[in-house]
Amino acid sequence: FTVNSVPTQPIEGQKTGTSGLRKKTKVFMGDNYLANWIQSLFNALGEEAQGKTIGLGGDGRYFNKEAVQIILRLAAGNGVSKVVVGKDAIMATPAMSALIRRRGLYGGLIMSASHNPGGPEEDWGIKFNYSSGEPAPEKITDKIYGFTQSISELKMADIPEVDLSKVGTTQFGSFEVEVVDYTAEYFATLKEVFDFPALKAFMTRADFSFVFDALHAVTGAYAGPLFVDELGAKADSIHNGTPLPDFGGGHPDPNLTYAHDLVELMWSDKAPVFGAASDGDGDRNMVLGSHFFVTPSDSVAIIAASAQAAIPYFKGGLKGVARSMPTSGALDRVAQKMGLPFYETPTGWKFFGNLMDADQCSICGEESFGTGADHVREKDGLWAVLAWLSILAYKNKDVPEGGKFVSVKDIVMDHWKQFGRNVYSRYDYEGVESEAANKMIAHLESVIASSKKGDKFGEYTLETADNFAYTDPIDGSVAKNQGIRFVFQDGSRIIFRLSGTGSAGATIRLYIEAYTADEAAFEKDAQEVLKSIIGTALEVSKLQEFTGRDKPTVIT
Ligand code: VG1
Ligand code: CO
Repeated sequence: FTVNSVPTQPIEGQKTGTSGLRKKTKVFMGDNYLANWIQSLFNALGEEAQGKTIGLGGDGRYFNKEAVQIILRLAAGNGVSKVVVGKDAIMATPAMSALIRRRGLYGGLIMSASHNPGGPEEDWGIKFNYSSGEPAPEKITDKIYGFTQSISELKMADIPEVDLSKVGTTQFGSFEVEVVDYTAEYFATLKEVFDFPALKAFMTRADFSFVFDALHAVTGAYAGPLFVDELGAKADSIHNGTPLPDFGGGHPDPNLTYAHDLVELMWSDKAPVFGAASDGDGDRNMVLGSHFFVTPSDSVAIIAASAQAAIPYFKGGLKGVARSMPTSGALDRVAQKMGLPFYETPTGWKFFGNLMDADQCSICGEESFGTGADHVREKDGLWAVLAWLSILAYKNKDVPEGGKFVSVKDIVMDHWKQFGRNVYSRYDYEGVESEAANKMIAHLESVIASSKKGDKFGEYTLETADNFAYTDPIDGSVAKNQGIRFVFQDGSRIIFRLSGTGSAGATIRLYIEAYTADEAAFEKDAQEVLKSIIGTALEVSKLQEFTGRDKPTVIT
């Protein structure tokens, strides 16, 4: 094939956010928008990517079918020797991480805007993962951004459109495309972590029932093969299991607001024992029991506490645990009790990778429905579901069918009795005007500057207030301005951050946490327990004054 030099010009604003580049789909479909970013990626990687093999796939959203062909032509044009593509251009984010690791790929591209809705009027996105399967670190993404500002040429190979509907290899001169079964490497990795026969025996118990809602996103392509074919779940336990380009018009975000059908079912009198959902690209998870919601912050703490006993992969014990800064302190308490190394990182999975590569961290999580482990370098929705099923199986191993089944709620209540409860909630104010959001953050900076230990904030006494900064203990890199936090003397916290995954305007995230060891508070609704501290947070930030919003768009 020949490589054509196509002239192009820099396009403003191609800066990677918390997780990849996300924009409105129409923006990505504009002249050279995607091609410019991909070419800039290859420019940033330089010699290093020459002759290498990379992975490619996505969450099935609108525009992926066209995008995959553009990326293949640029990969060939830039000297990549082979691309391993998921059949029909499908590949969940954790599956890509597993693929990179198992096949020793140089890296991988994921076409997804994750939990953002899809379709011609919604969002599109692209992420690059590096050699150990981790989201590209900032030193790479900054370099890509640099090249997007000076780009003048696209190197496009004139190869024909590649048929991605059949598994197999096609050769185009020195360039090769291998279409693969997108479940193969991923399931092989999951089988190394979990005891599949034991899970199957548990899932087919008469007193267990299960629903998984794929929200018409990528895990629809995995859920049937995994839960039904491998683990014996009933076929009708998979809901919204067909990936659709617009996710059926929904928001593929597994939380109490956007996974409403599942939530309704779990609070009905037909509620199964266990319910779960995942997001657009399969890295997030929501775990529910009958009439019960497990907060992601509790989920990672409970998984960490039970992993050694319940999951074969962890039978030698955990190397350490980590959570993002806004995630509740529930995991801290587990780490302390178990004597485990513990790390607090900025928001975004890319900060966990170094810790895992250095064998410092086995399990980690974020409050934003992200939970995972060092079997891959991404958060992993299906892994989290299997982790919970393993814990349920373990807790019920001596309970005969028809005996007193240990439920999801029982497990959480037991955990709180042992460790106390970090009552937690997040308020999102989506689609706020950027200027208003920035002004509010500037105001909070000035509050921090003028406050000191011992100051009263409503009922709370200040311990520290700062804008979170992180020094990576492995490579010494520093990430600043990672969120405004007020930490009070009883361990309660108020945190403010601006989202880095939106495609228009600003999203303000307010995270609120209060600790209690009072068992009477365990049955209470989080909103009730947090009422006073939320009031304090709104007062301190003057959020309503700056944004005009009197209530959040999403509460989780
Ligand atoms: C959000 C979450 C963050 C998560 C990121 C990517 O980022 O808060 O915890 O890692 O999304 O998740 P932000 O900057 O909008 O708060 V995914 O599933 O969208 O790749
Ligand atoms: Co995601």
